[in-house]
Amino acid sequence: MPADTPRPNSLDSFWMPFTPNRAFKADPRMVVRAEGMHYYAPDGRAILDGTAGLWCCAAGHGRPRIVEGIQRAAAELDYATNFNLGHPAAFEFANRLGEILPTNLDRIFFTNSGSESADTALKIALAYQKARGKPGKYRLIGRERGYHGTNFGGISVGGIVRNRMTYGPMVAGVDHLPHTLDIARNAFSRGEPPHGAEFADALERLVQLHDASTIAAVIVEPVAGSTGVIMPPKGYLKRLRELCTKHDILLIFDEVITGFGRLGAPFAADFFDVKPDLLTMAKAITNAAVPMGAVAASREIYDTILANADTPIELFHGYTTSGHPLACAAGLATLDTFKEERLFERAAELAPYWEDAMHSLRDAPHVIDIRNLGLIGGIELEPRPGAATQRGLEAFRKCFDAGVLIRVTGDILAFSPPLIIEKTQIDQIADTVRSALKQIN
Ligand code: PXG
Repeated sequence: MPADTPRPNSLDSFWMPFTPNRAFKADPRMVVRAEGMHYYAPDGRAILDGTAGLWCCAAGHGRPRIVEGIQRAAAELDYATNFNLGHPAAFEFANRLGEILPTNLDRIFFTNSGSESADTALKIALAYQKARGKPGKYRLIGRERGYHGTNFGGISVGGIVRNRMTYGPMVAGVDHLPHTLDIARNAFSRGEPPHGAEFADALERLVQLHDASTIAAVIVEPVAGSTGVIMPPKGYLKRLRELCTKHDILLIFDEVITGFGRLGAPFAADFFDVKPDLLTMAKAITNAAVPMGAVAASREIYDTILANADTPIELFHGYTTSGHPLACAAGLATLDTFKEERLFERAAELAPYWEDAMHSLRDAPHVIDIRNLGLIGGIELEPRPGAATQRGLEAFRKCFDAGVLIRVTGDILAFSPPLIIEKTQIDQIADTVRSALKQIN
């Protein structure tokens, strides 16, 4: 075949992200269409979406308002830079986000992904400390098992070993809190686990080690998703907030997966009644119909950086497609959909049913822990001796073949369905997982 002949069916060229490329390409799983709660395979088979894509499609798939919003925007204004120019949708969307974000967290910086949001928030934290005359406060504190995307800032404060070990020394001046998973004390907790608020006290030790005058910010996921669904112990986030305030350290919540109703409140900050200084978003911000991320900063941070700038541009940071017209249109239509269908309230109403369904799997084979909060679930399997991650992978495949999409990370099954899910579909997920676990050894 001549080199320039198109090869539409070849899977060779696409280097797939976070995927075992060789295994996938030997045995591919494809979807070609999505609507409501379902993906559709090339043969027309419906697959129930137990993961909202990847914590993304909170309003379900193919929502007409969002589709129309994007179509209209594409025809009207395909692109305009927001560097020194503006277009109305970006201002409108920032205002609308400000209305649903916790009070005063209403200065919005647009990015294109969760990774960019994490790095943007870290940079804003450093810029703020410098602007208020404390440039010595430069350290960034993350957490073991934390996930803040894949850019250098995010992997530096992140705590997933495989995402870090290959990439050299990374950003300097970073330290980590311990993670909060404690299966020995908290296995099968319903909702927030009772034990472990004291994990937050590790910040006191880091302050003793480094001195608060060198620490700019702490960044955590209120609920850790990627690492395998770890819920914050009761009182942990409040304690972390108190310690940050006590030591004049900014608190950043990475709400890329918890934002937009996942816990049955607009944001995890609302759910836990803990207010961060900076809050990152992505994924469901546009129902993931167009890539977008954002950082919400407090007015204090925004005002301080603007007031103390010694150049006309106050923050030397931004992306060519920050606040892209199509993303803003998708975001506006997504917020309308959330509101019209009361999806955040719906998630709160469904959460007890979801909790019962998840915990009904307690006696299924291999299960060593079940964790839930809002419309999030995590089922941890005992690793097969000598073959960690195999059980997880096999469970994923069995569920997919039986028509349910779940997420697997190692031997942990993760669930985050669209907020439009019906009770019968929750039952279908639980039944399918039970049957899959019975089939694997
Ligand atoms: N922060 C958090 C808390 C995330 O969960 C990101 C940042 C990065 O977002 P982008 O848009 O750059 O990918 C994420 C991403 C999983 C899974 O299996 C979760 C994510 C990504 C991949 C897999 O739970 N979240």
